[in-house]
Amino acid sequence: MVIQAMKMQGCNPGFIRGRDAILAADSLLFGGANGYTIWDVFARRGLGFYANGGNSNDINDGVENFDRNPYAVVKLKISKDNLPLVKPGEEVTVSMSTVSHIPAAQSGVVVTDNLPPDFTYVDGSASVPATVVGSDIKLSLGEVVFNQSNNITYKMRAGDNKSLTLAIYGFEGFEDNWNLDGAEGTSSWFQTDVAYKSGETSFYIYEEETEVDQYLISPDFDIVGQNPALRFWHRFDTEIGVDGGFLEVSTDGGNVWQIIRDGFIKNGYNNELSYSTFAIPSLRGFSGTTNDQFIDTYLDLTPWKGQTIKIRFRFGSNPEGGVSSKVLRGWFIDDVEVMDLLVYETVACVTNADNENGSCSDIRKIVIDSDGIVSSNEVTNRINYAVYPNPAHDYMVVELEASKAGAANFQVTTLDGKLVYKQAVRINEGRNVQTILTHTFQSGVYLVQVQTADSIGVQKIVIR
Ligand SMILES: [Ca+2]
Ligand SMILES: [Ca+2]
Repeated sequence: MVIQAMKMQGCNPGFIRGRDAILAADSLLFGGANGYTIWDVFARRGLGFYANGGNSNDINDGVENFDRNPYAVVKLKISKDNLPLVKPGEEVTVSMSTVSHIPAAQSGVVVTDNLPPDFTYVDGSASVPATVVGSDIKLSLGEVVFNQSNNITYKMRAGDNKSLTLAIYGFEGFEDNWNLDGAEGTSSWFQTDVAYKSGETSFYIYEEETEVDQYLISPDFDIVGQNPALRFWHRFDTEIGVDGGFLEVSTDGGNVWQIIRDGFIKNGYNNELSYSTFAIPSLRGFSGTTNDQFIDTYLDLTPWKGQTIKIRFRFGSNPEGGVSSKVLRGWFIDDVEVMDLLVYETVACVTNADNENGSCSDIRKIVIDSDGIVSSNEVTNRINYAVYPNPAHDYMVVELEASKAGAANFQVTTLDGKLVYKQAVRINEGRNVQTILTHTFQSGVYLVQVQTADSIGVQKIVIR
C-alpha cells in the first residue's frame, strides 16, 4: 500500500500529501477499509485532520494538529456557544449545535443542558420540544440520521445574584491613589474627556512617533473572595504588532513587577508586541484597534488570593515612528474594578434514546455582571448604600452612591457599641465601594455606619 502511495503522491511531496497518498492507496487497493486507522496514526503524530503542511519546500511553515478525522469518531456530537456577560435578571439565549457521525439512524436523540443555579428556563422559548427536570433542561431532537446537523436554542433568565465589586475606579475626580511612572519618553498617562466608558473622563496615553514606555499604577488591592478578578474597560489604536500595552503585577508594594502573560477570562491579549518597543522577547499585549469601542477585559486574580497587589498598565511605542492612523490613537483605560466573580459552569450532552453513542460539549463559563446597587430592606437609609455579602465571612463591601465628591467615614461597631473598624476616605461622585476585611472579627452581628458631610446611615450585618 505504501509503495502504491509513493506512486500516487507526486513529486516533491510534504507530509500532508504523503498522508493523503496513503489514504488514496488504501481506497484504491482495499476500498478504504483502513482509512480511520491511518488517520488515527497520523493524528497522533501531529498530522491530524486540521494540520496544514504549508509549502513543501519550507520546513518552518507547517501547522501541527492532533484531531482525529471527525468521521472516525462514530458518535453523536455537540458544541455549545460561549455565553456573553450576563446581567442580574437578564434574559439570555443559549445556542448549541449537534451532528451525528453514526452511519445508522439514531432514535429518541436528546440534548441535556444544565441550567445554572439561580437561572430559570423561559417557558416556550426552546426551538425544539423541551422539558425541565430538576436543574437540567432536556431538548428532544427525535430521529437523527447520518451527517444530520441540528441547531438548538432556548432562553433562560438570570436571578438576582451578581458578582461583587471590591473596588472600583471610574477616573472621574483627581485619582490621588493612582500613580504614574515611566522608563522612556516624556508624555505620560493623563485624565482626559475625549473618550471614556463612564462619567466624563478616563485615563489615556497618546501613541507617540518616538520611544515611549509609561506606567499607570494602581493602589493596593486586597485580593479576597472565591473568584477574584480584575475587570477594566479599554479602547486602543496602535501600530499593530509593534506598539501597545500589557499588564504587570507587584506583590511587594511596587518594587518588583512581574509580567502578566495569561490568565485572562475574556478579551485577553490580541497581538504580539515588538521587541523594538519593550525589548522583552515573546511579549504579547493589546495592540491594533478596538474599532473606536471600549471593550471589557477580565483577568483571573486567583493566583494572588489572600495577597495585596498592585497592577500596572504599561504602554509603549518603538523609536521608529510608525503609528495608528487614528486621531485618538493610544490606550484609554476606564472603570477598573476588582471583583469577586460569580461564575457558573455549564456543559451540554447529547445521547440517543438508550442513553448511548453520545458525547458532551466543552465546559462553558457564564460570568454574571456586578452592576447595580443592592437595596437593603432591613434599615431605612438616609444615604443610598448597601453592605454585602450578608452574612459576610472574610470581607464585606460597602457600596454607596454619592451625589457629590467629598469625605466619608466608615465605621463598624458591635451591637454594644465597641468600635472594631474605622476609616476615613475620599469618595467620588457616583458609585463608590469600600472593602473591609473582616477575617479577624469575631462571629456576630455588627453595625456598619457610613457618614458623609450631609448624611448618615447604619446597617446591620452578620459576620460568620
Ligand atoms: Ca470614567
Ligand atoms: Ca510605533
